Formats: sequence, structure tokens, C-alpha cells
Amino acid sequence: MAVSLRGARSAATTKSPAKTSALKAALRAPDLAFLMEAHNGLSARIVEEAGFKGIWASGLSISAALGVRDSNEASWTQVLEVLEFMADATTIPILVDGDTGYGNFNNVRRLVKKLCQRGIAGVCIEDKLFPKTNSFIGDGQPLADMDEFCGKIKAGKDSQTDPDFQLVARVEALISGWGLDEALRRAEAYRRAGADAILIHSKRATADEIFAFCKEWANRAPVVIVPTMYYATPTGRFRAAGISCVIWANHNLRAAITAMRETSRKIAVSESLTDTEGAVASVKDVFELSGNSELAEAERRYLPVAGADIRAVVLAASRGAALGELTADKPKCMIDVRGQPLLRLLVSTLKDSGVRDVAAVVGYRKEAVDVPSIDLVANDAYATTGECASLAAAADKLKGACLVTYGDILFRRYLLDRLLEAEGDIVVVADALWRERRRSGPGQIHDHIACSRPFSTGYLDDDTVDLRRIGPDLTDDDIHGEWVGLVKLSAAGSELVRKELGTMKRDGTLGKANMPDLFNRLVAAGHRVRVQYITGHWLDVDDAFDLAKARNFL
Ligand code: SPV
Ligand code: MG
Repeated sequence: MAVSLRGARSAATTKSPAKTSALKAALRAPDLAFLMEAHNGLSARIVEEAGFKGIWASGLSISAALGVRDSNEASWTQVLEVLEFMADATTIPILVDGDTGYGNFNNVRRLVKKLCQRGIAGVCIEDKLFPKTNSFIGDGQPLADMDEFCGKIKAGKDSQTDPDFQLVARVEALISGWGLDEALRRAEAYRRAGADAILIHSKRATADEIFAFCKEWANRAPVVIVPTMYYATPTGRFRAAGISCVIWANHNLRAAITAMRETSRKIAVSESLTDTEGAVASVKDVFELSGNSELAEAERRYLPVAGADIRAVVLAASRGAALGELTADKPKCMIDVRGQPLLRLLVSTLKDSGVRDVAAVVGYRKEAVDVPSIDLVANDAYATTGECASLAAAADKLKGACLVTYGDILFRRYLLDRLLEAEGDIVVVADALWRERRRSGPGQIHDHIACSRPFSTGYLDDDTVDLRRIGPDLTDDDIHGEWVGLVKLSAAGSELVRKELGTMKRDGTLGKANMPDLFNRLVAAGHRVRVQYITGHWLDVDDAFDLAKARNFL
């Protein structure tokens, strides 16, 4: 069954005991099992994707893919690194070609321990000498001393930290021309030493000597074969001979060599990609094989995006009459501040903090409001109504966590980031330096606030301050700060505000009410409105003087 690799990275966290027992079961099952060669994480994934139940981590292929010879030129730890990528990329067991065990019994002990740690299901070691030579090179390669090799098998089995880890002993007697009897003698010795299976290797073009071995061996332990040279033998004959496992030993590497050669040559000759594009895997395919969709999902789960789950409603319906001719044909929010409308600057600050869903309530000269990627909601009664009527026009945006901000303010982004982290259902931002800001003039209205305690640099982060009253009519003795025109509502806070706006509509106070009226009503009704003090780093634009300040602010 083909396995979808879309979520392979998470699936690949499958515990290695499941892999060792899967390999053990495959070797012992009456059915013929198949292991397909892979030489890195990508090819291992492709083997799993094709539906194979196990992987052969070929020494020849891993060496060749690293650009070295199959003569232990890659160190065993370099091979181990490749194996780790392969195991991480897949959920099926890997039987690794452990060559001669990279030394004596002691090296085998360490190898087996490390393979168990890295989630490799089994190792195959061969009875030749270190450094090994590939079985298909030359004739009469020297064999290891049989008893010494039995010691390696025992040492390996004694070192496995997973009880189902498989050790396959590879008999090279037929390869080296020692004949069937020697092959059987060695296989039996290795079985007695504790090998879980015997790999009987041959380099003949027919499988006759393999079948002769199987007949005499009579399945004393599972038999594994590598039919690279006797490839023409029908697989049914392997089944009939009672063989446990066939290893297709190097065909992904060889397929890759053919494909890469053809592609490189074609591109080199044509100096173009047009003939190649349709013949190679798409980039999208590469992303899928690498498990990118799982990463995207994990990013959504784990990456903090402050503000990603909060929206904003910007109140921007008023003209800003104190700005005179500047707002003759556009509302205050569209006034130019160094080449950009005020509202666009405000929206960029919101978006920079991750607040993507922004709606602006427009009214005066609404057709002149032109800011990309925001929703517009109209308060057509802007001339005769106040801020609460504008907010009520956007009532269906007041769902979940929500920021409400005046459309004529600018503030440093850190103030917003701090507000986004603040706790509380309704949190208003207030400037403790209200005295420095006080100025009279047309359009200058200061929403002063009285709080449960004054601003102090000595507060601990979690000390809370509550709003008592807000409005332009507080006496100096009562004032602790000035609301900047920015409030954060939790989902519950949005719900409260929506309900209060509904009540105001019913009792006839909605039309004329401004945001401070809303807050005072909420406080009077016993709801907590929290205050987050700041000290400057913001401004509002009511008249030409403010506009000059805004230009310097940028
Ligand atoms: C390998 O794949 O590296 C093997 C099998 O050991 S063979 O090349 O046939 O010896
Ligand atoms: Mg090998």
C-alpha cells in the first residue's frame, strides 16, 4: 500500500521499537518480503511512498551518493548521519548494510548501540575483512575467520538496546569461491552465534547456487538474498524456495544516475530548460516530498503572531473641521502626512503587529478613503452622530478579540505590541504625561481619565489599574492620564460592548454618545475597564499644529 508522505515528518516520529518489530516480523513471516534500496532521506521517502515495507540502506549506494568508493572510505559515523536522516524521513524499518562491522567485535558493539539509538531496525554484517571490497569486484576476496566473525555476531546481539533489533549475518563464501559446504558451515555457525537471519550472497547470473543453499539450509533461520546479478530469475522461484526476504540493492541509485546524467546532458547541450521541465519532478513535488505542508501547519500552531487572532475597527468618519481647507475634500483620516494618508500609516502599524483584519468606519467624504486591504463600513449619519454610532455601524466586526482605535492617531508600534499582550476584557491605553499634552484650541478635546491609582514606574508588571471615570470634564486633581483613543477588547469585552451599544440604541443615547460615554456606562454597570499607562510616543491630529507634530513623528 502506498503511503502518503504529506505528513511524513510527523509520521516519522514513529517509535523505533515499532520499526524493529516490523522488520523482525517481515523476516519471519511466511510471505516473501522486499527491501528496497535507499541512500539518503529523499530516496528513503520515495521507497516508502512506493509502498515498500522496509528499506535497504546500501553501503554501495550511500558511498556512491557521497562520491566515494564502497571500500569504507566513508567513516561509519558519516554513514550513521545519513541513516539518521533516512530514519527521520520515514516510518518503515531500515536494515543497514554494516559492511564488516567497521572493525572487530568492539566496533560492532558500538555500532549496534548507536543504530538502536537512531531508530535503525537492523544491521547486516558480512564475513570479510576491513576495509571491505564490494562483492562484485574481483575474485577470491579473503573471508573473515569464522570464529572471530561469530564473536562479532554475539557482541552485536549482546549490545542491542531494543529486543527486536535484527542482526543479519551475510555469508560471502559463494562470492569468494569457497563453495556450498563452506557457505552452509558458516551459516550454521552464525545462526548458533545468534544471527536473526542469514544473507546468502552470490554473483552468478543464475540463482542455482542460491537455490542449492536454500535446499540444504531448510530454513533453519530466515534467508535473505540480493539478486542483483541473477536479476532475470522470476520472483516466484524465490518464493518457492522459501526465501524470506529479497533486497533490491542499488536500483534507486542507478536510476538516479541515469536520470541525472540525461538531464544534465540535455541542459548542457540545449542551454535551456524547455526540453527538461516536463520530464522532471515539479518543485511542488519536491516541497511535498520534504513535508512542507506539515511545516506550514506547525507554523500556524506554534509560531507566535501577536495580533493574528485579533481584528481592528478604526473610527474614521469625522471631517476634522479644525483642519480647515485641508479636509474640504477628504476626511481627516486621509490627510497627508509626509506623502501618506494618516489612515494608511495607522493601518501599517496595525498590520506590522500582525493585526490583519482591519475595518474602518467612514462617513464624511467616504469616497475619498483609499487604503488597500481594509474593509470599509459606512456611518452615513456621521454629521449628526458620535463615535458610538460609528462603532455600532461596525457591530458585526466586534466579534472575538478586537481593537478599537480612533482614525486620527499615530503611535509607536511597541505600544500596540504591549497592548496586544495585556490581560483584561477591556483595556484602554492612557498617557500618564497628560499635562504636557494639554493645549486649548478648536478641535482640542482631551479624554482625561481618573483611575484606581496614578501612574508609577514602581509598578510590577502585573499590577492592575482600573478606570474610574473618563471625559473632558474631570478636575485636575482627579486626572491620572489621557486616553489615547485605543482600546483592546477580548472576545468577552467585544460582547459586552456590543450589548451596551444595543442598550444605548434602545434608550436613545447611542446617537450622540462618544467612546468615553460608553466606557463610563460600562464602569457604572460594574464592568472592569483596565488601564495600560504609557508615557508619550503617540499623537492625535486635530489641527495644523498636530499635523506638524505628526510629520516630525515619522
Ligand atoms: C550493498 O548494497 O552495498 C551491498 C549489496 O552490500 S552488494 O552490492 O550486492 O554487495
Ligand atoms: Mg554493501
